[in-house]
Amino acid sequence: MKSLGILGSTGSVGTQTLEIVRQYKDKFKVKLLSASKLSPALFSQINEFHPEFVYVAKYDKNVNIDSGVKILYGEEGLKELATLDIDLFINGVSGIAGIKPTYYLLENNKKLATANKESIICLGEILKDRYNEIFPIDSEHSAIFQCLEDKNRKNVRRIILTASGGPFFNKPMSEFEDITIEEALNHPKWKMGRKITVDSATLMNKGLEVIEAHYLFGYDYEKIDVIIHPESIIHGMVEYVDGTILANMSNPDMKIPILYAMTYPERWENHVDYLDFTQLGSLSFFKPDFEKFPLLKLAYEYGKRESYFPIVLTVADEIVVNKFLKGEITFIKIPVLIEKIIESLNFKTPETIEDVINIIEETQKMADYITV
Ligand code: MN3
Repeated sequence: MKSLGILGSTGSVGTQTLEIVRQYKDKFKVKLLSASKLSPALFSQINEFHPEFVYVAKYDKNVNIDSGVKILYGEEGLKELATLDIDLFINGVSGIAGIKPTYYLLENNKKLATANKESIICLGEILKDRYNEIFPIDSEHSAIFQCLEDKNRKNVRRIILTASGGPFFNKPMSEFEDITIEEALNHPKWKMGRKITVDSATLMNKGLEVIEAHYLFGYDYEKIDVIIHPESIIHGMVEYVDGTILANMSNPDMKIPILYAMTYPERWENHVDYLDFTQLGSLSFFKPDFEKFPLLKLAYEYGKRESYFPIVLTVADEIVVNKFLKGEITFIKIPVLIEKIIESLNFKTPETIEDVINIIEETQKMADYITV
């Protein structure tokens, strides 16, 4: 029996992880559930999975909960969470909030599978040497992880991340002005949370994934390529110097990388639609359009500048996407405002977690004053 700690349990990755637990009740025991607050969704998970521990960022002590469950909360609770005796932690937290959990878990040498790319990026500068201990759940990075041969890590010519292209791949740029929130949230291939879905529409998600891949696998940006692949059947590829390309393929379903993280190095049966090549017809590939999707280009540029730039880019994106989701700015202003925020800030290269948190908080504070 493998014990699990699921962070972000009410989110997209969390609920899919719990679906797998339901399928393998005799193999996995949920020991910890965690979400931002004690929502009805979290309550029903507690009633179903009976964890020993529940962590919430904010806890109202007047809320009654089953006495068999220990509630952890706030900063101290997060530190305690990271010391719990649990076989595998899964970080499915959305956005910046996922950073501290990843940090504390690595500090305590815990086994960690993470779908939270923000933490990998923002902690990259201070923790990248320890990233070989992280198991990636992000589908592209799980794909690369599976295609990378240990003996041939030096013989990689390039790694290729695929992108579906998002909902606006075929939309002419002249119509970008009129893009609505609903349209941006209508992803053609993947069902995900709101923030990451907007990131997929701007291709910022792929930009963040380029930086994530750089820190996770240690390759220079020149060796990390992005291609648009609307069918989303190939999730990632590794090209070796002899010309061989290994590709990871499946129908797009997050339960595949999640289950693999849970069972590695074994492969178990999954409740997914298995791929039928004869039904696929053809697979297509395109160059990304940097003019239509400037955030992908910006991500390469700021990624290469290293230091604090990837952090500020990540934070600025989260702030600006929230503004878009609240109707405060239009879709085409997203990249403009992100660039403006980054260019108006200046920090020294982070060396500690305190430095990273400081950069995040200062960026969040300053971003309120910057407008387009
Ligand atoms: Mn991805």
